Amino acid sequence: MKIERVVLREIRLDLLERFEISSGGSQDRRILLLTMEGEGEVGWGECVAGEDPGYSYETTETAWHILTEFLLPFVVGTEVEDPSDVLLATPWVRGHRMAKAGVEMTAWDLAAKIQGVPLATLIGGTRDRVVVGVSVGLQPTDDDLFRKVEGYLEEGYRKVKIKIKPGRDVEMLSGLRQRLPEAELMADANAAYSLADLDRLLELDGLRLMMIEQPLAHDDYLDHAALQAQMETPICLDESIRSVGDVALALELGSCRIINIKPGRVGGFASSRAIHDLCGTHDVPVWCGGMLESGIGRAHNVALASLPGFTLPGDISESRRYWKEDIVAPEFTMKDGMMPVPTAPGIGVQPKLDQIAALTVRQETFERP
Ligand code: OSB
Ligand code: MG
Repeated sequence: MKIERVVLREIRLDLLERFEISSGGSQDRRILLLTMEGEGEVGWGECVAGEDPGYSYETTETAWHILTEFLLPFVVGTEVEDPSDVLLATPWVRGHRMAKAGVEMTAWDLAAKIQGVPLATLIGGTRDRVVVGVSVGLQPTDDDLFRKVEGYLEEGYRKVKIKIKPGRDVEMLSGLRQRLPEAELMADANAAYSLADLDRLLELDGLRLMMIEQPLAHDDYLDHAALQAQMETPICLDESIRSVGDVALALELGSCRIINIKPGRVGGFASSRAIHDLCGTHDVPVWCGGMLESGIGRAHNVALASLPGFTLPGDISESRRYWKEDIVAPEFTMKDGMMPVPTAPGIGVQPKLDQIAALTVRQETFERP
């Protein structure tokens, strides 16, 4: 397909409530959206970089810089056979996988629309609905947390992920476990601990958590392996996994037993599929994480979660869990803890153009006549 025109936009979209993790918080999201035009169709995508460099070194601002200066000028005008080849024009750009993923995933939506097939089908999805969970940020009190979690379980979410940090961990979670003995709970530390906290981390073992996500530093595979060797609860890596190579390293060392795949973090769908396939050969379950995406990024995540190895509930919640009004129609909803995979071509939901235009704070167009 020929890529004739690419538009990069930054929109502001306010979360209904502040989302707090160990490294900081987020409320007024600065989201980058991309459109890619070719052969009479328009592909849509989203870059998942956050406002601050707490989760990753990439931010909305660095992604804007990399996209406008080093990626999009070279992508536009190219002819690509396969969407995963869309960045072959700039193979020398190191890192910045969130910026790259935004481009790659937009190209996949364009390709799916040109072929008239759902994005999920094009990337190898096999399910018509995906099991979903919800991620709950740090709350002011344990009572607030309990009420939130209880509400989400009543809505039908199949897994509730709870953010923890030193001082808000063992006591908080054991209290919650006592009040919700049967709930499918997990914890996410966003790299807030070190092996100096070993005793505290091992206390989590009695709480029947499905897993603990990223307890230690983003770049510390050895310490995660040392922790996993002593811990019964499976460790799931998030920040540590940027590529299939990172997964190979983590599995070889025994750093984790579960992988969180966020396509926007690992460079896109080709990389996600490679991770999915490698985990499959090791019997390692995977699930699709989230980055507080708008309906555009959510659509990409739902498509990925329809691949066969995604056996655990994703951090893919209903539109109304995040936004007063999502930017796609129809909004994402679930039934019995399952979210349907859209069946229309591409991402299968319609971006609401007027609303997106009203939310846009800057925009740059790349064109080749
Ligand atoms: O660690 O999974 C994480 C959001 C922003 C940054 C990091 C994380 C998260 C979430 C949100 O947990 C998941 C979602 O999109 O619902
Ligand atoms: Mg995480």
